[in-house]
Amino acid sequence: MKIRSLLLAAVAVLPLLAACSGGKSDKGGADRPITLGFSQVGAESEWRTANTRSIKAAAKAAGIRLKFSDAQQKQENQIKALRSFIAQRVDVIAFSPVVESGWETVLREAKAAGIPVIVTDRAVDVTDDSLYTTLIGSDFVEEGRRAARWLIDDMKDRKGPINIVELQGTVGSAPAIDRQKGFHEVIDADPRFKVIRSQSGDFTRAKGKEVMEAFLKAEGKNIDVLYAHNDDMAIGAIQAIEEAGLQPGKDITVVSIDGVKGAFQAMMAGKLNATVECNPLIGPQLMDIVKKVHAGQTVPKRIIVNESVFDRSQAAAAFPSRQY
Ligand code: GYE
Repeated sequence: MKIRSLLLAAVAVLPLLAACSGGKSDKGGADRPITLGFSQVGAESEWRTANTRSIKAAAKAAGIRLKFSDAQQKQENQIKALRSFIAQRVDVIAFSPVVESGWETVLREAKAAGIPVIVTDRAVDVTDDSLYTTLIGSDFVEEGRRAARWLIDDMKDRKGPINIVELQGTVGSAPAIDRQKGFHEVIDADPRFKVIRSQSGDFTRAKGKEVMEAFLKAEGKNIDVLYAHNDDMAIGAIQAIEEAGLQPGKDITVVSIDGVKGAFQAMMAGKLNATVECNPLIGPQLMDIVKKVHAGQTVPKRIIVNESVFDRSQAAAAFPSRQY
């Protein structure tokens, strides 16, 4: 009698168990491809388009079904995309957050739905760390420090004051906040340097040019250095400098971040002095992490990409092997 009721209870519970595990039994299995929802920032720079290409190609190579959404640099679009991934019950969500703050609510929704979230490239600012699995991307503070160290070294024989104008990235974004922080940390220790103007150029060429025009108008020949948070803004600004009748790379020293092909070309033309590398080719690494996370394995909370600095003397030799 006892055994019979036990059996009955087990039979009654079976379908429930099956429903709960819903797909979990084939986690990482070959029978069903993993679906990854990826929300991209936009297409604002050469870096970003290389990043998108890398992610699309790597998903294909890894047999991961990718739902890709472009937010056109707007957080509201990204939140919508994340909500739609949750509604579609994708297996894993990854996103590169346009700005750091404002993610708690939607990340809590993903957590409640049991969908793991991987943050790529840019960091989020959340009080609860458990809202994302891992952050895979560069150390932007270090990139800012590297730009400043390069500058101090390049100008070691020069007397002060040395006036810097700064083109910041997107307001509130991790790379803009951190690249400013790291740069100041190092440059402020050398009293010759002074940042006389600092404004956002939103990581684009067009905005970089526009803001540089305003800097030139306000400061005239006072500007010794341009520090741009990415190459695209520097390239836009170089055009503005030339249009103002000055020589970029000579009258104004230009240092930026990313290391895209356009920057190497500008260095070879003598117009850009140095670029700090920021590697966008994180697709393969991301797909690896997606598989691990989907299979329930633990991954490190922070995965940092390796990168270096290039100046004009190294540009021609390095250019042929640049992949972005
Ligand atoms: O440096 C810039 C892009 O988040 C690291 O975003 C990325 C930055 C990159 O628009 O070019």
